Amino acid sequence: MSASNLSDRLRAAGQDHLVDHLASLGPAERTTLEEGLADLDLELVGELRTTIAAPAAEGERQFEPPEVFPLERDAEEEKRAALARERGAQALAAGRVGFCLVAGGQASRLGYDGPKGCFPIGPVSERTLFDFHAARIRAAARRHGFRPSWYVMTSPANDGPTRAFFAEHDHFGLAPDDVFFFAQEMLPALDLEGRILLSAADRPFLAPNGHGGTLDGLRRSGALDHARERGIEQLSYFQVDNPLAPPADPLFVGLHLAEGAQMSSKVVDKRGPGEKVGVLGSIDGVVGCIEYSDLSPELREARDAAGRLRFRAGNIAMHCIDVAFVERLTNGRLELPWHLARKRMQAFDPARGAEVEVDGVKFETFVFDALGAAERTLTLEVDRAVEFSPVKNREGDDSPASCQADLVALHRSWLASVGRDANGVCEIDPLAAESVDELRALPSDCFHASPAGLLVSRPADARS
Ligand code: UD2
Repeated sequence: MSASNLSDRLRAAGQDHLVDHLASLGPAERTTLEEGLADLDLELVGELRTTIAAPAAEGERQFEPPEVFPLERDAEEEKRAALARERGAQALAAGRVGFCLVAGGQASRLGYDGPKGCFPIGPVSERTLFDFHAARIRAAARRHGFRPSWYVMTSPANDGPTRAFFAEHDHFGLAPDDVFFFAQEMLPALDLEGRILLSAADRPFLAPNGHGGTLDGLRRSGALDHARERGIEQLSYFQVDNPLAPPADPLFVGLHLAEGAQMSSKVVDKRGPGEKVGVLGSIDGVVGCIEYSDLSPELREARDAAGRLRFRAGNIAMHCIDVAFVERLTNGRLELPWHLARKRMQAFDPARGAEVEVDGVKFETFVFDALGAAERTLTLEVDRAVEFSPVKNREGDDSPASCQADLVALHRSWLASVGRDANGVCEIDPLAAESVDELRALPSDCFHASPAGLLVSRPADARS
């Protein structure tokens, strides 16, 4: 693109300050910045600008608790669950389910310098989050007899280190061909007047476009075509921060299929009004999720007749998504609502030639907003102790310490069920057992006591 063409486009998008700034730069810096700006979708920037002053779309919407397939089931529901499990297991065995992990986040709350998936979390083994997810996918592939396809979303900031980490660790025992990486897109941050911020004299300030970018990224990267070629019809979606997430849950897949749903979700009972999870519900009659930061204090605290939180269907960010639905949504520009994060940011001020603190806005879309475009959805309530313990904060709730304590408590309860005393730290390798029944079937050479604790793993699964 010629420089004057770029200037015209910048002016049309209300970015005159960058035209002036470009003119003030030396040739090397100017070229770098021109290249960075030419990569941006300036028409989209023009659209984002208009959202900054727009009033929030909250307010008068009618929000009701969702219809949930419950954890405590009556005989009829139990029958439905048994049939669904069978159907889900068949779909898994036939290789019709692929796995989609979102790992593009910046791990800023955890304060971890590197892709969050590289964080060691195994209470005894110290295996990383990526290793946990890989082991669970391998365990499911072995149990049901399918070839796994794992789509891993990174961001431009952590894509290289993530791929390198997988390569260094032999893809955690998966075939490299079965792991498909793709990076989400970045969007420029704007100031409150809608001007593109800079992170340096020659670089726009870019931030990941949110996990709604997964849908678009799947298409752009060719992952959808790859999935189609492999006969995959559904994607099991989960987050990197939760080692308890079961990637291949026959019940969830089966219920989703039986419902004829395009997108389904798992929920847990919120621990209390302050827990930082979105809540699922019906928004003006359509299933959706209200993010914790957007839920009004009245709704957050509201109780039902039994004294339970009225809006307690906590979103644990596990979805089953129909591939055809993603194709439909991404045919043309993906239309998900913009969520604006208004923050103080360190940005380069061209007028002063130095970094300053400014009020800025980052733009994201959220994958759960796609629920509103689904004709049918299913919401499954699951047991938090078995499926949800994310690593988000440095300490306290949802920290490495709380996650390890939850892993140990779960595995200790399984060990107790098979008559094994595990008072100290313990951990069960997903490749050895993911249920009490599988644990019971293990020979005694799988139980390894060490000063770090009791590790249950099969010698045959050890990787060099
Ligand atoms: C998310 C959900 C929240 C609840 C909670 C459960 C949002 C906005 N909220 O809260 O409702 O379900 O999870 O644990 O998602 N990610 C990307 N690219 C991005 C941003 C995030 O890949 O641009 C990934 C990130 O790596 C992580 C996941 O998405 O795996 C969630 O991101 P988060 O930790 O920022 O979300 P959180 O905890 O605010």
